[in-house]
Amino acid sequence: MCKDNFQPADLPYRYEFGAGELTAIKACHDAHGFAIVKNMLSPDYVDELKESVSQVLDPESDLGLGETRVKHAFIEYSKPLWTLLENEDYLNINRCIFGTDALTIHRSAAILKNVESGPVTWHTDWCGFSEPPPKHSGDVLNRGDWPNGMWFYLNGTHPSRAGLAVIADSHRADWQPPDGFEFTADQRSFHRTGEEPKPYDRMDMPGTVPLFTEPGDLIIFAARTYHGAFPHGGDEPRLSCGFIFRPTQEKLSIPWELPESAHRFMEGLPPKLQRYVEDYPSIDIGWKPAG
Ligand SMILES: O=C(O)CCC(=O)C(=O)O
Ligand SMILES: [Fe+2]
Repeated sequence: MCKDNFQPADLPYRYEFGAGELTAIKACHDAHGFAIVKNMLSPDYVDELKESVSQVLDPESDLGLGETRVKHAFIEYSKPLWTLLENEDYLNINRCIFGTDALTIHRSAAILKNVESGPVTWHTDWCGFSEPPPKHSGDVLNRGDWPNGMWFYLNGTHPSRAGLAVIADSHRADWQPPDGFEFTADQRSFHRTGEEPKPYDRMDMPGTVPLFTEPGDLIIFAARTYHGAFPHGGDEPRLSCGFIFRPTQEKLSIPWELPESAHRFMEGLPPKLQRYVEDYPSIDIGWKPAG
């Protein structure tokens, strides 16, 4: 597909900001469910993170064409990502969005996506539509309304090469799919009315905002924002990573044992960063309730 066929959405508001525009970033996140912060990371740090994603996700350099790998709790395996815990721009954005500086690392991940990977179907990461008790790890961790996406796409993003897309305003509790679409049974995705009720995989939904970013830019999206990704038609693997906080005062009951990697991570952090692992949940991605 020709690169030039992709155009930024024509929205009546600005959604790209400089790192210092804290109030505007929070206002855009709160009003529209997403925001981009330009130029957060230096090129050298981007390279360091790319190296770390490659080392952790593809240590044998055997990523196949069309293959996508995800590493949950990536911060437990990536010392370079710890540097972000001392990045005042990143911290200030989080303090502003959350309205507190008492923050706990909540989730982290890295994704390595090779060329020829298919699209990521439209979905929300939020699991609050289903009633407790939780049935999987996402049900435990993804019920709050703190922003769930704080991603660095380290090659930048473009719709021609697996770029992320969001649906503006879809973070609102009363959001409904547009005419001609309806929710899937679990409300975590949608499909065209009259078509098979499986998560929609085309990026042509009314309200779709394809994101265009440079390496070093931060993509923020809200807890409930519906998002998906274009198929990867580029010529190099796409690397992304990040972590999100939750307010430390939001206590969670975590039903899994912390893995060894979580203990090593928490013990390895210097004393001045210990505040960010108070009640750190880590994740047991395969956790299921007993019985
Ligand atoms: O960029 C992608 O591959 C999709 C990421 C995603 O779904 C997420 O961040 O929750
Ligand atoms: Fe997602």
